Amino acid sequence: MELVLATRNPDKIREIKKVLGDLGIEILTFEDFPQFPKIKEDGSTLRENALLKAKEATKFTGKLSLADDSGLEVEWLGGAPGIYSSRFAGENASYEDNNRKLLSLLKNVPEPKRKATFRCVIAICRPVGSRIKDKLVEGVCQGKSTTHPRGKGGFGYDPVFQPEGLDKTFAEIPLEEKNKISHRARALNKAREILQQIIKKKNKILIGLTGNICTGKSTVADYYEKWGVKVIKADEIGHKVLEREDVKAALSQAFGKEILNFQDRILRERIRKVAFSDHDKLKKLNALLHPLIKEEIWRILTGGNYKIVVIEAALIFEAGWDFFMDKIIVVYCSREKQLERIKKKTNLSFEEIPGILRAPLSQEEKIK
Ligand code: ITT
Repeated sequence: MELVLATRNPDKIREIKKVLGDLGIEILTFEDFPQFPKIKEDGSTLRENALLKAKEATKFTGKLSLADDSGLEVEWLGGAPGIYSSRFAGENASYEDNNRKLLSLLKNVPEPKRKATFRCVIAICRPVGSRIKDKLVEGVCQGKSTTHPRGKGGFGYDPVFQPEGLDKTFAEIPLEEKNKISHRARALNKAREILQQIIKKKNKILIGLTGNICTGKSTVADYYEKWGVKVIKADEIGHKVLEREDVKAALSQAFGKEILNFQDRILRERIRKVAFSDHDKLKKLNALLHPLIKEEIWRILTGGNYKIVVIEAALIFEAGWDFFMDKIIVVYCSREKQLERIKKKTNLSFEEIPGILRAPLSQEEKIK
């Protein structure tokens, strides 16, 4: 597998290669593509700029791409230089020019007010047919600006940035040390997980089958199963996850012992009631269960020799899984039909139904 780094900054390339080098993917840069266009970074946030760069790279090369947009945000300067970090002192400013400008703006500012944050946003884009799917991750490193540049290592603002908990600047520590705590390393570690999943997915075609509660997903899933296609049902996996002792312990701690019955088994019905009546609790429940369900789905997915796999899950978009899908099918039906089915299938009262219908993404948004 190949990954194109959509950056022209050799210092970034060095850091990225060091963190992702052992993934077993071939890392390409603009040097492998002589005609690689110069990308205009005219977004208004790091996220927009990172996405812009990765998208352009994928469009140009037709390959999986990764772009990093990063910057230093100084509290005293209202978050500047931020997205203007590389051109803080002017269009073709050198690292030294930028550092000089920063230190002069912070002249006589006392230490407690020199708080600074390094932020790195990484965008990964993958081509799927004629479309480009994207995913964004972020990493931050808190610290402060020094009064003088210190150290010869690193690049950019490294000589004037001292991370929290260290008495040295980024330029005074080896790259291996910087790569344990830096904004880029933190974002790259999240990116690494995503890349690992793409590697595991290989040439399998993943079809996401989604839709809100009681719209008819399972009926569609059953068709695929009948046709001999491997179907993974997130709901079934969720039920199995709920049987795990560690999960039960975590849930009773988060939601109270009353969700376990006298046999100490989770009562799904009760969990559903608790979760759908309270948005914060639902969020907490999802944060606990989603990673475990995802892990199990990937285990099954990569375990067999399947060419096509259908993943039936209500929250494909909400959980950000759409990035990995090659096709997504949204099952929907009329609101009346949905209500009728919810009433029949669950024991919820009419007062509880609005909660369950308040899905994070509406049916219309999913279809769109
Ligand atoms: P590309 O757009 O080609 O990736 P760039 O250098 O223009 O390269 P950015 O727009 O993301 O990249 O600007 C980031 C600037 O922020 C960079 O030039 C440095 O001055 C600074 N910076 C980012 N990460 C840094 C780090 O780890 N250490 C020091 N300075 C950093």
